[in-house]
Amino acid sequence: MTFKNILTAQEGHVATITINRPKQLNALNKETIEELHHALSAANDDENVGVVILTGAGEKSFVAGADIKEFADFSVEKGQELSAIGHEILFDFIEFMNKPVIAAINGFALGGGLELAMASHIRVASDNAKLGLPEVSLGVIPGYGGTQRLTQLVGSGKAFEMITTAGMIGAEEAKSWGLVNHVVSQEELMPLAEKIAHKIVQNSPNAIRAAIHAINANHIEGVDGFDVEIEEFGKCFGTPEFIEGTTAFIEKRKANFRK
Ligand code: CO8
Repeated sequence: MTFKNILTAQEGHVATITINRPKQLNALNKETIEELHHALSAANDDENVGVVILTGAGEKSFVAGADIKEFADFSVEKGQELSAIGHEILFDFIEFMNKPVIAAINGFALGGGLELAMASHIRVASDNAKLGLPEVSLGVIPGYGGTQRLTQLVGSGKAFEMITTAGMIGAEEAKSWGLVNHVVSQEELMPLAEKIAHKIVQNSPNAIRAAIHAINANHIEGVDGFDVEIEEFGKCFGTPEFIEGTTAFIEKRKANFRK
């Protein structure tokens, strides 16, 4: 499939998807959301991909939000529909993928852009990054999971402040909030994301899938995350990857999970 708004690349087991609308600060229009779904879905199904890095083209912006020009004249019904579809095909889709997604935040991560980063499993940022959920300044609220994921990540006190002030914070402050894991210069950002990705792909793909499932169970209503952990833990014992991992340890060699 050819894409108009994103670039895809793969090196070894690491897939990189770059949102490529730099003139619009990589704002997420409907077509870009659909293309991201296709690319992520393909990566999720591809055994050769162990991790995905998501980033934005250019040096100014990761993603400056949903495309305001596209939803400016929406009705109540269309607004709800766009939000629901976005949750399903992109934001929830990423969270429940069977391999980790690393957001490499290389500039503005605003509105739907910060929501995209928060749906990802790991966030790293360049020191020029600015993060915020400015939706209330436009007369709407975050509609791609921001009210929930920001609260889970930083607690309700900080979430209330960020969302109701529509303010932006810098990368270092985001790190002190626990919203991003690492802050580096722009030149160091992709090498850092790749370094994390390369560590991940050394490990058992099945165990990583199981770990994502168990960690996500922490905040699913009506689900006991400890039960999910126990079940996923037990299931690992029946996998060839468990045999390889433990055998490699005993034989004092590096495990090879991707034969
Ligand atoms: N949507 C559409 N176009 C955008 C967006 C956006 N979110 N952000 C920037 N652009 C465009 C600008 O319109 C401009 O285009 P043009 O040159 O054609 O006029 C171009 O990108 C460059 O932007 P600026 O000239 O504004 O660049 P500045 O450096 O002066 O400012 C800012 C950078 C501060 C990032 C500024 O562009 C800005 O405030 N952008 C909007 C940020 C924002 O409010 N984001 C949240 C959007 S709402 C949202 O994400 C809701 C998510 C949930 C939706 C649920 C479905 C209904």
